[in-house]
Amino acid sequence: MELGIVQLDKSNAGVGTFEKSNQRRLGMGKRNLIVLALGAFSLTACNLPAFGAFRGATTQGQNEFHLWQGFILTAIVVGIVTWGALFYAVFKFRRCGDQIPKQTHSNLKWELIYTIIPVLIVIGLFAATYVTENEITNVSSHPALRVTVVAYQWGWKFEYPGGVNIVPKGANYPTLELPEGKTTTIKLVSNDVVHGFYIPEFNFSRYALPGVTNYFDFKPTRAGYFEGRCSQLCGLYHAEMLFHVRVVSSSDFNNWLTTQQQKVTA
Ligand SMILES: [Cu+2]
Repeated sequence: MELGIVQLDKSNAGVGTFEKSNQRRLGMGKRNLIVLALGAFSLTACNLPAFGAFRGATTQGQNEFHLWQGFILTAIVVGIVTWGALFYAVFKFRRCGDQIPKQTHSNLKWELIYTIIPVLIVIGLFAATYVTENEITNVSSHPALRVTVVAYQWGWKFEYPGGVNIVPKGANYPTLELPEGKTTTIKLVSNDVVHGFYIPEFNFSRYALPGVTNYFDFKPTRAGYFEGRCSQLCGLYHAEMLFHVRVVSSSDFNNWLTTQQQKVTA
């Protein structure tokens, strides 16, 4: 009998060891999967899709773009977890037998989890928005250039130092010239009604309000030619309130401005 008991104990111990090692192996598998997923995520972080937005042609626009990416990625993760839980319940407990979920009055652990995690997500999104918006609206005290943008029914005027005024000429829309890699502070005003100064590829729009002066900075990250438009319905020829933005190298910009200033004094 004793031998039998000892043998039984031994066999129990054997089962226990097998289960433990199996659990350990499962645990390792999950951990490896998480490490792999995190590694893949950090490797592809730079090449994440744009999710329909512009990547931003200014440092401010890129900040806005990264905030957008963060929001979309968060939404995707929340969506996967929520839809995953929903479909799990739908399929596992669908009515094709007598199987019903375990009936419990409450589950404190899960109630805490599904309360705390969403609150943390909202706090995280709020903090990211607060930091990013502060970066975007920050106005430099020593910009390389100051330009006044005047919105009016129905056009734009760009005022540069030295009395240089860029206005629509005939059928040609005006071009806002900016130096690449330098900070330009824009002073935005309106002469009449509410307009919207919008440059899609800069991920930026700001009201031009009568009686209100708005300041903001652009630091273009690449040379190029971009479209601009009025984003507020401001009257009959609102659709004609178009403009261009041309970002050129700093030296090309200085040459251009000098030429324009010479034209003024000539
Ligand atoms: Cu307008």
